[in-house]
Amino acid sequence: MHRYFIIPMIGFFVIVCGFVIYLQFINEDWKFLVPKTALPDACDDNIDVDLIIYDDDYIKGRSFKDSPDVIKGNQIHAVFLLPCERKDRKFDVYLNIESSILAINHWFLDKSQNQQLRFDLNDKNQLDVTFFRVNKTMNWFDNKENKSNTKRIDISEKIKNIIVLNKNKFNNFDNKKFIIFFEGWERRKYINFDICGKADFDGNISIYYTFSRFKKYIGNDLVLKNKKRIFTCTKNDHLNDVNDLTFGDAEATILHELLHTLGVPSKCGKNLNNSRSHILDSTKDIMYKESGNEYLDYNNDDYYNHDIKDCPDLKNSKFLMNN
Ligand SMILES: [Ca+2]
Ligand SMILES: [Ca+2]
Ligand SMILES: [Zn+2]
Repeated sequence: MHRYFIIPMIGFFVIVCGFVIYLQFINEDWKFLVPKTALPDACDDNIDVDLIIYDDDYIKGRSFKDSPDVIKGNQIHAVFLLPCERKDRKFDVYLNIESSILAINHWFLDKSQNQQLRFDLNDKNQLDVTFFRVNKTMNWFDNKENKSNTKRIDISEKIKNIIVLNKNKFNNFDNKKFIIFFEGWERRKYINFDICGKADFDGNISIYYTFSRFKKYIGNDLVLKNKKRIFTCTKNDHLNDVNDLTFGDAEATILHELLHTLGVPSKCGKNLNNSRSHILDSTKDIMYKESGNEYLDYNNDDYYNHDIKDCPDLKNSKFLMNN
């Protein structure tokens, strides 16, 4: 082909690719081309943060506050949190959250041989999950209207504030750690992957994002209850259905974040990365920066059942129980 043909053609494709990349990753608001659906009346991004309940949210088996605690002392409490306009996928009443937590404890017992995490249970011996819907839109969480140069605060910070603001909905708030299943997403920081979980070292709130901004449909090869299309943050996985004890990407992410709140990895571990927040000795370790799913402290020299002198060990955590 003649170069006077090839050069303009290459130029044309570069422009088209540039435009597509711009729409996908830089200007995320291009969806204005699609007609907007009206927001529910209870959504108001300009007033104080408040919890709301729609008539449709009242369903059997759902709990809007922490049920009386059956086990005493330190425990981990689960919350299902929805922005005001998000569809209720009922992960609490369909027991998806409980099933994933059961899979996590099954894995933990298998790896530790004698321990499990202490989760808050209700009087039916089921996982106690609290349902919260907040009067804010996903746009508010994302702070998209903020056109000034002030730094947009992380969505995870807003979630944490909502939990703290509503601490009166919980029993023994100060003795609990929380895992929040948020029907939304974290702001994207990397071009090639979503942040599916967030937690602070030794903090009290961990978050698992159940949705993705770039809707990843993973339903094709899964047998889905009620034939619903499933969108999720994790690549090939979503929360488990009842009786499924698979420890997939979703469960690995949830456990990874929970362990951060339990002070993992120990700062005195032997194989830490520069920021001392993750381990480096095996990509299959749950505390590798992208959670692995095979080891709970590979070689036992960083955070679990190690013999490093005067160094905290997860096995002594009050949020674990011996079996
Ligand atoms: Ca409870
Ligand atoms: Ca290790
Ligand atoms: Zn991490």
